[in-house]
Amino acid sequence: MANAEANKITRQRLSALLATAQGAKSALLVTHNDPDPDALGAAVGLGALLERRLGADITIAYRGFVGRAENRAMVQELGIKLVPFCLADCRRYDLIALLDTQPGAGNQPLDDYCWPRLVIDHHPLRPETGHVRFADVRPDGSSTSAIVTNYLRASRLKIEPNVATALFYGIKSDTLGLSRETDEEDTRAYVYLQRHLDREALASIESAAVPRDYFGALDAALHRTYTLDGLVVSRLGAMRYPDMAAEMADFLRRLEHVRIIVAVGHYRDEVIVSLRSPEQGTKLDELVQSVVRSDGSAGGHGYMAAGRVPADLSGTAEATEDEMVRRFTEALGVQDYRREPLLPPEQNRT
Ligand SMILES: [Mn+2]
Repeated sequence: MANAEANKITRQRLSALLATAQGAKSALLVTHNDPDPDALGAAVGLGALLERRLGADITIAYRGFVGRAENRAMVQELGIKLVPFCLADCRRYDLIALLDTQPGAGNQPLDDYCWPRLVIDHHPLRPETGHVRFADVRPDGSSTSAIVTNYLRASRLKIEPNVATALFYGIKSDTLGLSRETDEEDTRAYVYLQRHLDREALASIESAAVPRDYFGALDAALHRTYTLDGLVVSRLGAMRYPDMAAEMADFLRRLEHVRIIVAVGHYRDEVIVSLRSPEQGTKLDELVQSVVRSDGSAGGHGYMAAGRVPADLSGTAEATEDEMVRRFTEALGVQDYRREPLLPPEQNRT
C-alpha cells in the first residue's frame, strides 16, 4: 500500500478511535496475561494518546506475572505503572481497552461484566471482537505496538522518549528486530521511533541483569533438552516464572538444523508450552491448538506460539509435560527413538 493511502487510513481509524473514547476521563488498559513487551508497549502508547488527547487518567492492568529479566527492566527503566487486574474495579472506569489479545481469548481476564470498548491486536480475529465498539485487529501485522505507534504519529503529538522506547522494544521483541513477517507499517514505525528513543534505557533493558540462580535453571534446562529430527524439546519442569518457557524457546532458536522448538514446563497449577520456529511459513499457532485441544488455551502466530493446560491434566505436572511432548511428536510424525540429548551425559559433575 502506498504511504499516502496508508496514512489516510490511519487518520480515519484514529478519528474513529477517538470518537469511541470521547468523554472518557478514566481508562483501564488491559494487556494479555503475563504481558510481553509488545503488550506493555502498546498499553503505554495508547495510554499516552488517551491522556494527551482526552485528558483521561490511565491505569494499565494485567493478570499474571512479568518474569523475564528484560521485561522487568522495561517496566522499571521506563517507569511503567502497572496494577494487578484483580485490584482494578471495572465499574470505576469510563473506558476499557484490551491490547495484544481479544475478548474471549484464553490469555486475558475480561468477561461479559468487564467488556472492552477498544481492542487493538494482531492475532487472528475472534468472533467476540465483533461486539466491540472500536476494534483494530490486523492478523497480518507483526506487532500491536506498531499499530499504536502509527496512531500516535497520526495524532501529531510529540512522542516522549519513554513512550517511544516502550513501543520500540515492543516491536523489536515481537518481530525479532524486524527479521520476520513484518509489513511496511512496522518498518515505518520502527524507523520513526528510533529518532525518539531513550537509548540508555533501551541498553539497560536489553542487557538486564539476572540473578545467579538463573544460570542454574538454564543449566538444568539444557541438560533436559534433546533433538528429534528437526524438533528440539526442552523440558523445564518447575519454572521460576511463567515466561521462562518462552525465554528458553527463544534461546534455543539459534541451534542449527532446527525446524521447531518446543519448551515445556510448569508454573503453579499450569503446564506452559512455548513454540518457536526459525523457518518462514510454519504454522505453530495451528500446531499448538491441535495439541492443546480443548484441555486449555493456545494461540499465537505462525513463527511463535504458546499454550497452557492444567498441570493435573495427566495426574502430576511432570506427567502432563510428558503428555504434551507426546502429542507434539505425534502431531509432527517424528520418531521418539531418534531422540538425541543436546548435551553429552555428565559423568564427573562436581
Ligand atoms: Mn504481540
